[in-house]
Order: sequence, then C-alpha cells, then structure tokens
Amino acid sequence: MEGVQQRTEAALAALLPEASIAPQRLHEAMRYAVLGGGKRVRPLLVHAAGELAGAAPERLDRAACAVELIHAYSLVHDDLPCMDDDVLRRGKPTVHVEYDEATALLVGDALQALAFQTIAEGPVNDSPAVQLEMVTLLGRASGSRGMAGGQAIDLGAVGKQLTREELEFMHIHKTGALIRASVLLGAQCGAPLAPDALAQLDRYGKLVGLLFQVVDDILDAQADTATLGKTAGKDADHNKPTYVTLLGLSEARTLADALLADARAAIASFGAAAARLDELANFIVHRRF
Ligand code: GRG
Repeated sequence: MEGVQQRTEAALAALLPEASIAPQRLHEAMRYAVLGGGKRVRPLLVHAAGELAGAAPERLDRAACAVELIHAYSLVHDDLPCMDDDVLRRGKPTVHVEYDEATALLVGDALQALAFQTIAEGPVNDSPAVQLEMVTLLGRASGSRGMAGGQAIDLGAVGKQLTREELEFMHIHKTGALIRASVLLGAQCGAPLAPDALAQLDRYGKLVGLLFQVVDDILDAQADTATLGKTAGKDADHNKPTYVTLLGLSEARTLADALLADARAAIASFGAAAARLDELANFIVHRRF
C-alpha cells in the first residue's frame, strides 16, 4: 500500500502544473490542495482492481490520479464557507483559508478539468472505446447523478430527520459513487473482464463505498467523544444526520461488520487475485482517520 501511495504522490506531482508556471498562485494552490496528504484510498482501489485485471502500473497511475484529482476538488469545494465551512483539512488550513475563496473555487474547477484531461490523454487502455467509457464513468460518478448530486442531497438534509434508506441513498452518491468508480476504472485499465467478474467488482465497490462512510461517521463520533466528551460528531454539530445519530454507535459498528463481510464475499470467487482488494476493505474498516 505504501508503494502505491508513493507512486501516486509522484504521479500527481508530475501531473500538476509547477507553481512557477503562470498563473503561479492558482498552480501553487492546486499543488497545496492535492500533494502531501490524504490516505489515497481511491488510488489504492484503482491499483488493486487493476492488478486483478492485469493492467500495467503506468495506466493505473493515470486512472488513480484522475479519481484523486476529483476527490481533492470535492474536498476543496466541500470546505468552502458556502458548504461545510471548514478551516482545517489533512492537518493544515483549508485552501480558502490559506489562499482565498475565489482561488479555492478555481482550484476545484481546475482539478476537475485536469482529472478528465488525464483520462483523455491516457494511456489508460489501447481501445479508444474503453477510454471513452472511462471518461463517461468518471463523469457519471462525479456529476449530479453521483457525487455532486449526493452533496446536494446532503445540503438539503441539514436540520432534517432522514430514514435509513434516505441516508444510504445520499451516501451511495456523495462518497460511494467515486469509490465505486475507482474499482471499475482500475479494472478498465486491464484486459476485458467477463460480465460476471465485472458485476462482482461493481458490487464490491458499492459495498466498500458505503462501508467507507459508515466508518467515517463512527470515527467522527468517536473523535468528538474522546476530545469533547460529546456523543455526536462534526456532522451532528452541523445538524446533519449520520449513521451514528440514526442507529447509535453499536448498531453502526454492526452495520460496518456486515458490509465488510458482504464486500469480502463479493470478491471471494477471485481467490488470491483479489487479496489486495480484500486487504483494502479491511483497511477501510480499521483505519484510524
Ligand atoms: C463539493 C461537489 C462536491 C462534493 C463534495 C465527498 C464530498 C462531496 C465531500 C466530502 C465531505 C466529507 C468529509 C465526507 C466524509 C467522507 C469523506 C469523503 C472523507 C474524506 O475522504 P478521505 O478520508 O480523505 O479519503 P483523505 O484526506 O484521506 O483523502
């Protein structure tokens, strides 16, 4: 995993325009937003699924950078005062605090554009048709029927009670869609997989996407309980529903265990070839941040 994290960092550093190139402030802020932080969970998923499909590492770097650029843009915009209004991200000031709001908006815009450019320039697959499918997949996962749509539902849910189904729908879009797309994009960098195999990978991606958010809610609630003696996390402070506020901590943990078991079962038939995907599902559950 460290190897993939390091090569992702190097690939991103090479892809992002140098801070010395005009417009310098925008390029510096883009590098500030992307480099030197983050667990790189999505690139790890791209590489793990890609290995299963026998994809070349250089292709996987391109796909991994594309999803991580979308993820980084979403965090920059999510932190803006008009959204979550956060001042810290990955242990340092958020982009609009370190630079300014207009720059943060443009950083997100430019990172999103660079993500699609990265897939379009390739190399990601010898087949132009598959390459085009990958652009479409990333667009769907990040647009209004994916991540941006999930964010809109999230903003609309402030101060409201959501049912478990509504909460799940929101997270499958807001966080889950890009995680799910990471798995499929990795697979698409390799040799074509049988429809059954692709469906199994897709099921794994969907489950892991949801699992990621359930664990995020648990970690958030635990962090606040530890530091402030409260029982609810940051999102609850923002008056947003979470799995912990809806189900309680114990049931949220039970749900995470069940999702982990289902995700592992979804890829069980691949055997040892899916060992990294299996490890990643475990990593997502047992991570500390
Ligand atoms: C602004 C269009 C738009 C979308 C924002 C994903 C998202 C949608 C906002 C992020 C809000 C958030 C903090 C959600 C909790 C789950 C999550 C995505 C956490 C951050 O992802 P990690 O843990 O972050 O992978 P690192 O820093 O490790 O990359």
